[in-house]
Amino acid sequence: MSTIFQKIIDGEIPADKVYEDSQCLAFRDINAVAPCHILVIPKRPIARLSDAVEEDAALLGHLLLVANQVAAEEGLEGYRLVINDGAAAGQTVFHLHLHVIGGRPLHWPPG
Ligand code: DGP
Repeated sequence: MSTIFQKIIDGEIPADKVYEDSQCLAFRDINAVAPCHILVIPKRPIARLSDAVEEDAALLGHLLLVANQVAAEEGLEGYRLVINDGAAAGQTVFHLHLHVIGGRPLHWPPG
């Protein structure tokens, strides 16, 4: 079944895109929890991080570098990356995504 993120990749629903290349897409989260809240997703559908395999290593590294790049372009002093893996961790969309969160003080530990 197609997820909402697959529909964004396929252009079936709009998104506020900030970056795109052949491997991934980054767009603003519709339910932003901070002044900057961007999602970085692979175009190849991986449902959750724990489904990733060795062959995904280069793609996962690329997602980290893109997250770093979009954070820099947003002018963030620092930022937090979050990957929710599974419903128990709060994952609601089962297409792997990195949350890039910043633009306000971030507390630790997270909730
Ligand atoms: P997670 O809980 O880790 O699965 O995060 C899913 C995020 O996806 C959540 O912060 C809200 C966001 N989201 C859900 N639907 C849409 C949508 O249609 N557009 C955008 N831009 N973000 C969405």
